[in-house]
Amino acid sequence: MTQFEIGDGLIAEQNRKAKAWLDEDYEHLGRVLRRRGVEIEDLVKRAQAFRVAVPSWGLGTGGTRFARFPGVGEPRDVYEKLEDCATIFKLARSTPAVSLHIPWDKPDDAADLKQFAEARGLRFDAMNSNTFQDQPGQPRSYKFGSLTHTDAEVRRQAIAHNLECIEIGKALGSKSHTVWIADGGNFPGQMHFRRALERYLESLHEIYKALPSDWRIFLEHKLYEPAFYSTVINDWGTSYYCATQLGPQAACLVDLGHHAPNVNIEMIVARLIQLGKLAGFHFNDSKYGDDDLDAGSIKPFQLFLIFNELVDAELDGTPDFHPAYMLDQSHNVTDPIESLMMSAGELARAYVQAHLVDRDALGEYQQGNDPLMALQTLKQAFTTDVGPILAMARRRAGGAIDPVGAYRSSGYRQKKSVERPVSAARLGAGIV
Ligand code: AOS
Ligand code: ZN
Ligand code: ZN
Repeated sequence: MTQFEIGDGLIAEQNRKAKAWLDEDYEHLGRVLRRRGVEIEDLVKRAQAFRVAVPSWGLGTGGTRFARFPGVGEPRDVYEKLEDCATIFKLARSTPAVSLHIPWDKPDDAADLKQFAEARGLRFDAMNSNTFQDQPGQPRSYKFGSLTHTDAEVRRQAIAHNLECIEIGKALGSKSHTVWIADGGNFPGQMHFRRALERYLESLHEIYKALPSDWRIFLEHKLYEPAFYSTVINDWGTSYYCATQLGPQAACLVDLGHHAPNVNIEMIVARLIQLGKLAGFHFNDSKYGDDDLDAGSIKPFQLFLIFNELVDAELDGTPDFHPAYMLDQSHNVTDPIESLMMSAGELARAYVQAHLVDRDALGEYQQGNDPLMALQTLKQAFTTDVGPILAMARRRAGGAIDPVGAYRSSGYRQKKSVERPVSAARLGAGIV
């Protein structure tokens, strides 16, 4: 059966309707920016160059520990996930890469999957291992940890799984591997803090040795959850220490939901840049914990401030500065395709706004100790509606001026609900 795809004709038709207003808004914004000495075309180029990877696990409807309310037409396997990624890429244009998760996306035939992706203009970003749940038939349990488990056999199994992820990634053309472990304790005394960290490093050294020379390994820390008292890789300091112990191919991945409340994440980003160990991001937003809400939905100013640090480093010509941008979200009540398109747009918005910061003026206000005007300089960039720049970048790249509008009018999800009948086995709680 041929699978439904959104055609270029539909996008062109939708764009035709929105073009006149976009041109008007774009022209006006161009004039406003010129007054500030900024050329709008330069910002369109920046927006067109912006890239963020989509997480395969974000394409199905997510769930909480209480329930999952599946949407219609959800992808049932990795091929259908790639179809949805292709749809996002077609409309939003900034998302040509997909981050896979093993074993959820383990391909029977990696070459075939690679070809399927390439035919849709997609490639594979970082691989992700999973030692936070047991798989059917797995000899040892991860209930009390994986790479840091007290039992060497469990550690060996978890290491072997990570090596398998790298092997699959090699066949798919990936160039990086992300390790997030759920290891930790729920009770004081349960775990020997120092020994657990030693075991982590021992395990990671084994994985590091298997990395191809042009790969990077990303260490993802997390304050708490699923362990609620202590986590082995709990903060950026621990992550930084481990990355330096491992070597130049290891660096620290910042997931925006993995910090203590009110922590200054943009400052952590600046520190990691300065120390040469910023691997990249799992973008999302959070109100209370690792909520995995849509990027920019709760704290857009924080997102802007993070991009302000990134753009500052980019413009400074920081050596070897190429952070990997990935989304890591769970869409419980929205259509995942819509959320991912919107989130990719929110990241591009923050990125372009950060490019609007008058850095000479900011430097002078910092030097002259003028906090009010320093903030004002940032705020001027943050409050500029760069929407027309983002829409123009999408249109010129063949995407949709209004991705969600075009997506809805295509009837994609309804058509997928016919192509992908719901399976009763997928109603349980938890993430997909
Ligand atoms: C878990 O909290 C981490 O954010 C992981 O990066 C990610 O959500 C997971 O690997 C996907 O299952
Ligand atoms: Zn993450
Ligand atoms: Zn997380």
